[in-house]
Amino acid sequence: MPLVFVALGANLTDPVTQLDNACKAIIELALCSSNSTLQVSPYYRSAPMGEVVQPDYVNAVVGFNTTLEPIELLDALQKIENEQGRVRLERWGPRTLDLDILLYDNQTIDSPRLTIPHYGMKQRSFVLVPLADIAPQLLLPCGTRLERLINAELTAELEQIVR
Ligand code: ROI
Repeated sequence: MPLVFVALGANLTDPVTQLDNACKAIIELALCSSNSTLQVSPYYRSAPMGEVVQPDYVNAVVGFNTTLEPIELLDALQKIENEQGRVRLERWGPRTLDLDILLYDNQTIDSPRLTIPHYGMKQRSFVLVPLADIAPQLLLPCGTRLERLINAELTAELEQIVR
């Protein structure tokens, strides 16, 4: 069964609860495709990337097996975003919940709705660090070992949330 990794981010309306609820919803999604388990990284607080002035984010990454095709998975994740009250006021602006497919097995997908691997993942500490927490040995579709992208500078950009 395909193994997927999804990035979670939120910076409005109690972000930690948004991530908790998203994990619960994803467990249902993951469970409906047999009894696979959800791996959840630690949650991290991170300064907003981009020019828009907005609250800090809470970010995490989850990994799970799914029988859903990539587009079906995208639809299911967008449904969760919408059910958790997502409103996107501006591009690169704040959001109640963002769920991005990072990786879908070793596939590379470039379609109008979906780009996998996620286009910005290799530049984002708030994606790379939690991904490495749950999948330290990961080999990216481009052939790069994830661990080679992680360094002390990246890790220092994040503050792990003690829960
Ligand atoms: N910045 C951080 N720190 N975390 C995010 O999840 C995030 N998401 C975004 C933009 C606006 C790029 N900045 C972010 O979409």
